[in-house]
Amino acid sequence: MESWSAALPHALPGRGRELALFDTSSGSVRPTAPGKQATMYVCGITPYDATHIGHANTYVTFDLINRVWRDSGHAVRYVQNVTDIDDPLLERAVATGQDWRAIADRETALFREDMTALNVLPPDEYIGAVEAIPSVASKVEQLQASGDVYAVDTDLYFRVRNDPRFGSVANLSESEMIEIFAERGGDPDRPGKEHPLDCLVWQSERPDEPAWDTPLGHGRPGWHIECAAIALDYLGPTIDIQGGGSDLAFPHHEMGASEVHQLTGEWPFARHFVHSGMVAWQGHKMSKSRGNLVFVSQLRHEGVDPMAIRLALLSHHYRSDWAWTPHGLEGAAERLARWRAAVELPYGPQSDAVVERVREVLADDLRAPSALDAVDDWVHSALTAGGSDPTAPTAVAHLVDSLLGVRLIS
Ligand code: 5CA
Ligand code: ZN
Repeated sequence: MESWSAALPHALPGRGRELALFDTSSGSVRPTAPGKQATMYVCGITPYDATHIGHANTYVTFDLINRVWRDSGHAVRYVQNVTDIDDPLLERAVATGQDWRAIADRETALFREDMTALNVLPPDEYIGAVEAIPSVASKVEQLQASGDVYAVDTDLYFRVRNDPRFGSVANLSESEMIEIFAERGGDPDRPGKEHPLDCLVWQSERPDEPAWDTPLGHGRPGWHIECAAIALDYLGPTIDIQGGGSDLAFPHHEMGASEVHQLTGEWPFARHFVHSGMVAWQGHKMSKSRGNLVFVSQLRHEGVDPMAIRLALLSHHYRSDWAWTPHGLEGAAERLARWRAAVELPYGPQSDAVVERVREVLADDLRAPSALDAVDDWVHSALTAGGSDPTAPTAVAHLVDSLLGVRLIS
């Protein structure tokens, strides 16, 4: 599937620090990316509605990681999926009388536009679930051959109990897992399952639903195996980061890691499982199913500068849950105007210290709010005391563009 494009970040003088990040599985902040090439798989959207601020927050988080890695000298290989076939898409198609493919194409195109506007670097591979169906089917066949898959009626399920590591991504108790599984697309109570947490890997054709012809029969993939298969195909059995919002830690990343483990024998699938916090609006987590959404495209059409949206997101640490407010966006727009005024000055205070500080705090589990404070300090001095360095304003603009992804000058 077509990705989107963005200008590569300016190379900054010197080299950034190695990034340490919180890993959900170990519950600790640890260094990332031991090799020259860093690999990252970020779960993409289910395109049945437009990109909302919660999505934007998640993709901007992983964009920061991409930028910090590049600044510290790593080549980055970044893969993202699009869940372009799944129940919510079919439900939306029935509810609105549209073709599910038309919805997926339209919302994916809008997502690309929103990501471009937010200056999010594109993945190297952007892969749809539909295009991954042959690969998913062959991996399910492999799991069948190893005894990791069984049939319930005409559907196929993964035996989580076969994997001794199952449970070690999200570290939840069995009762917590069962409760959350039911809330997030799982079916713990389906009769005929061997264990409530066994997850669907292949769903046979249902009346009036799309299905694909594969050696497993006519049907479509389960959700978790989709990402496991795409990540394996494009990145291999061990990657540096698998990422998404915190609602993906369980069951999605737990199940995917187990499936990869059973397929390859390798553990852990990701050296870091990285999860960003949830953004709320009107008192609840922003979600397509609840409908309490603020869309990126809507704000853009109202004339909001996407760089102000980006700054509003970056003013919260990526792991915290927070609530979107119009006031927060206004504050970000004011900050953006101040920063732009400062980098347009002919002279400014020396910039080495702010470059160093931004690198330091971002490398420490992406402390973006502290990075904004550091730039604020430089901007304040530039606008009040002034400075005598003619190269500093451009250097700070490049710093902010490269590492924070906020374009100050064109
Ligand atoms: N297609 C699957 C992943 S394979 C999926 O979860 N799609 S999604 O469209 O529902 O979500 C896309 C990403 O946005 C996920 O990482 C999810 O965790 C994140 N996300 C969804 N809602 C919010 C929210 N309110 N705040 C922050 N992130 C969110
Ligand atoms: Zn996924």
